[in-house]
Amino acid sequence: MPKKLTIVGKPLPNVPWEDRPAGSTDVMWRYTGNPIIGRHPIPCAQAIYNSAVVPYGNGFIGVFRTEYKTRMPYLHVGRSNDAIHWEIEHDRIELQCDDPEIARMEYAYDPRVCKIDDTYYVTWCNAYHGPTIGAAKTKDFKTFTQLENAYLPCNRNGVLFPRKINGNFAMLSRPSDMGHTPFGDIFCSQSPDMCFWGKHRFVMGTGAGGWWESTKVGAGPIPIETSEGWLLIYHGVLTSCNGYVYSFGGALLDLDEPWKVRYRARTHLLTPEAEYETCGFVPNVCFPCAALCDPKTGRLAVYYGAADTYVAVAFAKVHELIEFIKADSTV
Ligand code: BMA
Repeated sequence: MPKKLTIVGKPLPNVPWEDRPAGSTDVMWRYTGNPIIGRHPIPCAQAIYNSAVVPYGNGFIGVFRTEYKTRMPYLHVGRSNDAIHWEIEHDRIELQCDDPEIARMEYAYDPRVCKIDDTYYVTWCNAYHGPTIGAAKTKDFKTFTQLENAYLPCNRNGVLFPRKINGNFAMLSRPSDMGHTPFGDIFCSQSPDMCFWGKHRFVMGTGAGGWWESTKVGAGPIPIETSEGWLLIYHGVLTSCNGYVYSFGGALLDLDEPWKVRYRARTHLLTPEAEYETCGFVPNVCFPCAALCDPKTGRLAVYYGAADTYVAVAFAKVHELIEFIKADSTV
Protein backbone atom coordinates (compact mmCIF):
# COMPACT_ATOMS: atom_id res chain seq x y z
CA MET A 1 0.00 0.00 0.00
CA PRO A 2 1.41 3.46 -0.83
CA LYS A 3 2.85 5.11 2.30
CA LYS A 4 0.97 8.34 1.90
CA LEU A 5 -2.54 6.86 2.31
CA THR A 6 -3.72 6.34 5.88
CA ILE A 7 -6.78 4.27 6.72
CA VAL A 8 -8.23 4.81 10.19
CA GLY A 9 -9.24 1.74 12.18
CA LYS A 10 -8.04 -1.20 14.24
CA PRO A 11 -5.96 -3.91 12.55
CA LEU A 12 -8.11 -6.68 11.07
CA PRO A 13 -5.63 -9.29 9.80
CA ASN A 14 -8.41 -11.91 9.67
CA VAL A 15 -10.57 -9.94 7.20
CA PRO A 16 -11.89 -12.43 4.60
CA TRP A 17 -9.78 -12.22 1.49
CA GLU A 18 -9.10 -13.58 -1.98
CA ASP A 19 -6.74 -11.98 -4.47
CA ARG A 20 -8.10 -10.48 -7.67
CA PRO A 21 -8.66 -13.30 -10.19
CA ALA A 22 -5.89 -13.72 -12.75
CA GLY A 23 -6.58 -11.67 -15.86
CA SER A 24 -9.12 -9.37 -14.18
CA THR A 25 -8.62 -5.63 -14.19
CA ASP A 26 -11.75 -4.89 -12.15
CA VAL A 27 -11.37 -2.63 -9.13
CA MET A 28 -13.73 -4.93 -7.20
CA TRP A 29 -14.17 -8.69 -7.55
CA ARG A 30 -16.48 -11.35 -6.12
CA TYR A 31 -15.70 -14.03 -3.55
CA THR A 32 -15.58 -17.38 -5.31
CA GLY A 33 -17.63 -18.96 -2.50
CA ASN A 34 -20.61 -16.63 -3.07
CA PRO A 35 -23.29 -16.59 -1.97
CA ILE A 36 -22.16 -17.00 1.63
CA ILE A 37 -25.76 -17.25 2.89
CA GLY A 38 -28.14 -19.25 0.71
CA ARG A 39 -31.90 -19.74 0.71
CA HIS A 40 -33.74 -20.78 3.90
CA PRO A 41 -30.71 -20.46 6.21
CA ILE A 42 -32.81 -20.85 9.38
CA PRO A 43 -36.25 -22.44 9.83
CA CYS A 44 -38.30 -19.22 10.00
CA ALA A 45 -36.55 -17.57 7.04
CA GLN A 46 -37.49 -17.32 3.41
CA ALA A 47 -34.15 -15.56 2.86
CA ILE A 48 -31.44 -13.46 4.50
CA TYR A 49 -29.91 -10.53 2.61
CA ASN A 50 -28.99 -6.82 2.96
CA SER A 51 -27.17 -7.41 6.26
CA ALA A 52 -24.44 -5.77 8.33
CA VAL A 53 -21.37 -7.29 9.98
CA VAL A 54 -18.62 -5.94 12.25
CA PRO A 55 -15.53 -7.29 14.01
CA TYR A 56 -16.36 -8.46 17.55
CA GLY A 57 -14.03 -10.09 20.08
CA ASN A 58 -11.77 -12.46 18.19
CA GLY A 59 -14.37 -12.96 15.48
CA PHE A 60 -17.33 -11.22 13.91
CA ILE A 61 -20.94 -10.43 14.66
CA GLY A 62 -23.76 -9.03 12.58
CA VAL A 63 -27.36 -7.96 12.29
CA PHE A 64 -29.12 -9.80 9.50
CA ARG A 65 -32.20 -8.85 7.53
CA THR A 66 -34.22 -12.00 7.92
CA GLU A 67 -37.26 -12.27 5.74
CA TYR A 68 -39.86 -14.59 7.22
CA LYS A 69 -42.14 -16.87 5.26
CA THR A 70 -44.78 -14.16 5.72
CA ARG A 71 -42.36 -12.00 3.64
CA MET A 72 -42.11 -9.66 6.61
CA PRO A 73 -38.51 -8.67 7.45
CA TYR A 74 -37.02 -8.62 10.98
CA LEU A 75 -33.53 -8.41 12.44
CA HIS A 76 -31.54 -11.37 13.75
CA VAL A 77 -28.07 -11.52 15.32
CA GLY A 78 -25.46 -13.75 13.66
CA ARG A 79 -21.99 -14.79 14.77
CA SER A 80 -18.93 -16.02 12.87
CA ASN A 81 -15.28 -16.88 13.44
CA ASP A 82 -14.22 -16.15 9.87
CA ALA A 83 -16.92 -13.71 8.61
CA ILE A 84 -17.84 -16.24 5.90
CA HIS A 85 -19.67 -19.01 7.79
CA TRP A 86 -22.44 -17.52 9.90
CA GLU A 87 -24.56 -18.92 12.73
CA ILE A 88 -27.79 -16.93 12.70
CA GLU A 89 -29.88 -16.87 15.88
CA HIS A 90 -33.31 -18.41 15.38
CA ASP A 91 -35.08 -15.76 17.48
CA ARG A 92 -35.28 -12.21 16.33
CA ILE A 93 -33.89 -9.19 18.18
CA GLU A 94 -36.35 -7.87 20.76
CA LEU A 95 -35.71 -4.18 21.34
CA GLN A 96 -35.93 -2.67 24.83
CA CYS A 97 -37.92 0.53 24.70
CA ASP A 98 -39.84 2.39 27.38
CA ASP A 99 -41.88 4.51 24.97
CA PRO A 100 -44.80 2.47 23.57
CA GLU A 101 -45.31 5.10 20.87
CA ILE A 102 -42.19 3.96 19.02
CA ALA A 103 -41.82 0.44 20.41
CA ARG A 104 -44.23 -1.26 17.97
CA MET A 105 -42.23 -3.54 15.68
CA GLU A 106 -44.08 -3.87 12.39
CA TYR A 107 -41.02 -4.63 10.29
CA ALA A 108 -37.30 -3.91 10.17
CA TYR A 109 -34.98 -4.12 7.17
CA ASP A 110 -31.65 -3.11 5.63
CA PRO A 111 -29.69 -2.79 8.92
CA ARG A 112 -26.35 -1.09 9.28
CA VAL A 113 -24.12 -1.51 12.36
CA CYS A 114 -21.71 1.22 13.43
CA LYS A 115 -19.27 1.14 16.34
CA ILE A 116 -18.75 4.55 17.92
CA ASP A 117 -16.43 4.50 20.94
CA ASP A 118 -17.49 1.38 22.86
CA THR A 119 -21.11 1.26 21.66
CA TYR A 120 -22.61 -0.43 18.63
CA TYR A 121 -25.45 1.47 16.98
CA VAL A 122 -27.88 -0.31 14.70
CA THR A 123 -29.87 1.71 12.18
CA TRP A 124 -32.51 0.20 9.92
CA CYS A 125 -35.61 0.94 7.93
CA ASN A 126 -38.32 1.01 10.58
CA ALA A 127 -42.10 1.37 10.42
CA TYR A 128 -43.62 4.49 11.91
CA HIS A 129 -46.54 5.62 9.74
CA GLY A 130 -44.33 4.74 6.80
CA PRO A 131 -40.70 3.75 6.51
CA THR A 132 -38.18 5.81 8.48
CA ILE A 133 -34.81 5.29 10.15
CA GLY A 134 -34.98 3.34 13.40
CA ALA A 135 -32.00 3.29 15.76
CA ALA A 136 -30.87 1.18 18.70
CA LYS A 137 -27.71 0.73 20.71
CA THR A 138 -26.03 -2.30 22.23
CA LYS A 139 -22.74 -3.31 23.77
CA ASP A 140 -23.22 -7.06 23.92
CA PHE A 141 -25.64 -7.85 21.04
CA LYS A 142 -27.99 -9.33 23.66
CA THR A 143 -29.70 -6.21 24.98
CA PHE A 144 -30.66 -3.66 22.35
CA THR A 145 -32.06 -0.32 23.55
CA GLN A 146 -34.24 1.39 21.00
CA LEU A 147 -33.60 5.10 20.45
CA GLU A 148 -35.86 7.66 18.81
CA ASN A 149 -36.53 7.26 15.11
CA ALA A 150 -34.08 9.64 13.49
CA TYR A 151 -36.37 11.21 10.90
CA LEU A 152 -39.95 11.76 9.87
CA PRO A 153 -41.26 9.23 7.36
CA CYS A 154 -40.43 8.50 4.65
CA ASN A 155 -36.73 7.76 4.80
CA ARG A 156 -34.40 4.83 4.14
CA ASN A 157 -30.71 3.90 4.17
CA GLY A 158 -29.65 5.54 7.44
CA VAL A 159 -25.87 5.15 7.65
CA LEU A 160 -23.90 6.56 10.61
CA PHE A 161 -20.31 7.80 10.47
CA PRO A 162 -18.03 5.82 12.83
CA ARG A 163 -17.07 8.84 14.95
CA LYS A 164 -18.51 12.18 15.91
CA ILE A 165 -17.64 14.93 13.43
CA ASN A 166 -17.06 18.33 15.00
CA GLY A 167 -18.81 17.13 18.18
CA ASN A 168 -21.92 15.66 16.57
CA PHE A 169 -23.07 12.24 15.46
CA ALA A 170 -23.49 12.31 11.69
CA MET A 171 -25.76 10.16 9.52
CA LEU A 172 -26.43 9.80 5.81
CA SER A 173 -29.97 9.02 4.73
CA ARG A 174 -32.22 9.00 1.70
CA PRO A 175 -35.67 10.64 1.93
CA SER A 176 -38.12 8.36 0.10
CA ASP A 177 -41.80 7.54 -0.39
CA MET A 178 -44.14 4.80 0.91
CA GLY A 179 -43.39 2.46 -1.97
CA HIS A 180 -40.44 1.52 -4.14
CA THR A 181 -39.38 5.18 -4.51
CA PRO A 182 -38.55 6.15 -8.11
CA PHE A 183 -36.28 8.99 -6.88
CA GLY A 184 -33.76 9.61 -4.13
CA ASP A 185 -30.76 11.69 -3.12
CA ILE A 186 -28.38 11.27 -0.18
CA PHE A 187 -28.46 13.81 2.67
CA CYS A 188 -26.27 14.22 5.77
CA SER A 189 -27.77 15.10 9.17
CA GLN A 190 -26.20 15.79 12.55
CA SER A 191 -27.19 15.12 16.14
CA PRO A 192 -25.62 15.99 19.51
CA ASP A 193 -27.28 13.02 21.23
CA MET A 194 -28.68 10.47 18.69
CA CYS A 195 -32.13 11.85 19.55
CA PHE A 196 -32.51 15.23 17.87
CA TRP A 197 -31.38 15.35 14.24
CA GLY A 198 -30.87 18.52 12.21
CA LYS A 199 -28.43 20.54 10.08
CA HIS A 200 -29.64 18.51 7.07
CA ARG A 201 -27.30 18.96 4.11
CA PHE A 202 -27.48 17.65 0.55
CA VAL A 203 -24.65 15.25 -0.27
CA MET A 204 -25.30 13.81 -3.72
CA GLY A 205 -28.05 13.20 -6.23
CA THR A 206 -28.65 10.92 -9.15
CA GLY A 207 -27.17 10.68 -12.52
CA ALA A 208 -23.69 12.13 -12.18
CA GLY A 209 -22.06 9.01 -13.53
CA GLY A 210 -24.59 7.90 -16.08
CA TRP A 211 -27.71 5.77 -16.40
CA TRP A 212 -26.55 3.15 -13.87
CA GLU A 213 -27.38 5.65 -11.08
CA SER A 214 -30.04 7.72 -12.81
CA THR A 215 -33.08 6.76 -10.65
CA LYS A 216 -31.81 7.00 -7.06
CA VAL A 217 -28.75 6.65 -4.85
CA GLY A 218 -28.41 5.52 -1.22
CA ALA A 219 -25.51 5.10 1.19
CA GLY A 220 -24.21 1.57 1.73
CA PRO A 221 -21.64 0.48 4.32
CA ILE A 222 -20.43 2.69 7.20
CA PRO A 223 -17.99 5.15 5.55
CA ILE A 224 -14.30 4.34 5.99
CA GLU A 225 -12.06 7.15 7.21
CA THR A 226 -8.91 7.69 5.16
CA SER A 227 -6.42 10.53 4.72
CA GLU A 228 -8.13 11.17 1.33
CA GLY A 229 -11.59 11.60 2.92
CA TRP A 230 -14.47 9.34 3.91
CA LEU A 231 -14.66 6.43 1.48
CA LEU A 232 -18.35 5.95 0.70
CA ILE A 233 -19.65 2.93 -1.15
CA TYR A 234 -23.26 3.50 -2.14
CA HIS A 235 -25.93 1.96 -4.34
CA GLY A 236 -27.04 3.55 -7.57
CA VAL A 237 -30.22 2.48 -9.33
CA LEU A 238 -31.20 2.36 -12.99
CA THR A 239 -34.78 1.80 -14.20
CA SER A 240 -34.87 -0.70 -17.04
CA CYS A 241 -37.82 -2.16 -18.96
CA ASN A 242 -37.72 -5.00 -16.42
CA GLY A 243 -37.42 -2.90 -13.27
CA TYR A 244 -34.70 -1.52 -11.05
CA VAL A 245 -31.01 -2.49 -11.33
CA TYR A 246 -28.87 -1.87 -8.21
CA SER A 247 -25.09 -1.36 -8.64
CA PHE A 248 -22.28 -0.16 -6.35
CA GLY A 249 -20.86 3.35 -6.65
CA GLY A 250 -17.89 4.96 -4.91
CA ALA A 251 -17.15 8.48 -3.64
CA LEU A 252 -14.85 10.35 -1.30
CA LEU A 253 -16.46 12.82 1.13
CA ASP A 254 -14.77 15.68 2.95
CA LEU A 255 -13.56 14.61 6.41
CA ASP A 256 -14.89 17.65 8.28
CA GLU A 257 -17.88 18.52 6.11
CA PRO A 258 -18.99 15.13 4.84
CA TRP A 259 -21.83 16.58 2.77
CA LYS A 260 -19.11 17.87 0.41
CA VAL A 261 -18.26 15.31 -2.27
CA ARG A 262 -14.57 15.52 -3.15
CA TYR A 263 -14.52 12.77 -5.79
CA ARG A 264 -17.16 10.47 -7.26
CA ALA A 265 -16.54 7.71 -9.78
CA ARG A 266 -18.36 7.99 -13.07
CA THR A 267 -18.60 4.22 -13.54
CA HIS A 268 -20.07 1.66 -11.17
CA LEU A 269 -17.78 -0.52 -9.05
CA LEU A 270 -19.91 -3.67 -9.30
CA THR A 271 -23.15 -4.38 -11.18
CA PRO A 272 -25.37 -7.48 -11.23
CA GLU A 273 -23.72 -10.13 -13.43
CA ALA A 274 -23.35 -13.30 -11.36
CA GLU A 275 -26.30 -15.69 -11.38
CA TYR A 276 -27.01 -15.14 -7.66
CA GLU A 277 -27.33 -11.40 -8.44
CA THR A 278 -29.41 -11.65 -11.60
CA CYS A 279 -31.76 -14.46 -10.48
CA GLY A 280 -33.71 -14.43 -7.26
CA PHE A 281 -36.70 -12.79 -5.61
CA VAL A 282 -35.76 -9.40 -7.08
CA PRO A 283 -33.36 -9.91 -10.02
CA ASN A 284 -30.47 -7.55 -10.67
CA VAL A 285 -29.83 -6.27 -7.16
CA CYS A 286 -26.40 -5.75 -5.56
CA PHE A 287 -27.16 -3.89 -2.32
CA PRO A 288 -24.08 -3.12 -0.14
CA CYS A 289 -24.69 -2.78 3.61
CA ALA A 290 -21.35 -3.42 5.36
CA ALA A 291 -17.59 -3.52 4.88
CA LEU A 292 -14.70 -5.04 6.82
CA CYS A 293 -11.33 -3.41 6.31
CA ASP A 294 -7.78 -4.12 7.44
CA PRO A 295 -6.13 -0.68 7.57
CA LYS A 296 -2.63 -2.11 7.35
CA THR A 297 -3.06 -3.95 4.05
CA GLY A 298 -6.06 -2.01 2.71
CA ARG A 299 -7.94 -5.26 2.18
CA LEU A 300 -11.65 -4.58 1.99
CA ALA A 301 -14.54 -7.08 2.07
CA VAL A 302 -17.92 -5.61 1.15
CA TYR A 303 -21.08 -7.46 2.26
CA TYR A 304 -24.06 -7.11 0.00
CA GLY A 305 -27.51 -8.46 -0.55
CA ALA A 306 -27.83 -10.23 -3.90
CA ALA A 307 -31.20 -10.36 -5.69
CA ASP A 308 -33.03 -9.82 -2.36
CA THR A 309 -32.28 -13.51 -1.75
CA TYR A 310 -28.65 -14.05 -0.67
CA VAL A 311 -25.70 -12.50 1.16
CA ALA A 312 -22.54 -12.18 -0.93
CA VAL A 313 -19.06 -10.69 -0.53
CA ALA A 314 -16.87 -8.65 -2.87
CA PHE A 315 -13.25 -7.60 -2.40
CA ALA A 316 -11.17 -4.54 -3.21
CA LYS A 317 -8.02 -2.82 -2.01
CA VAL A 318 -8.78 0.54 -0.47
CA HIS A 319 -5.85 2.37 -2.08
CA GLU A 320 -6.79 1.01 -5.53
CA LEU A 321 -10.41 1.95 -4.96
CA ILE A 322 -9.45 5.48 -4.00
CA GLU A 323 -7.16 5.83 -7.02
CA PHE A 324 -9.97 4.52 -9.22
CA ILE A 325 -12.53 6.96 -7.79
CA LYS A 326 -10.16 9.90 -8.18
CA ALA A 327 -9.11 9.03 -11.70
CA ASP A 328 -12.72 8.39 -12.80
CA SER A 329 -14.27 11.30 -10.92
CA THR A 330 -17.09 13.47 -12.21
CA VAL A 331 -16.40 16.07 -9.49
C1 BMA B 1 -35.15 -1.20 -1.86
C2 BMA B 1 -35.11 -1.82 -0.48
C3 BMA B 1 -34.07 -2.91 -0.42
C4 BMA B 1 -34.14 -3.86 -1.60
C5 BMA B 1 -34.22 -3.08 -2.90
C6 BMA B 1 -34.39 -3.97 -4.11
O1 BMA B 1 -36.21 -0.30 -1.96
O2 BMA B 1 -36.37 -2.38 -0.19
O3 BMA B 1 -34.26 -3.64 0.75
O4 BMA B 1 -32.99 -4.65 -1.62
O5 BMA B 1 -35.31 -2.18 -2.84
O6 BMA B 1 -35.59 -4.68 -4.05
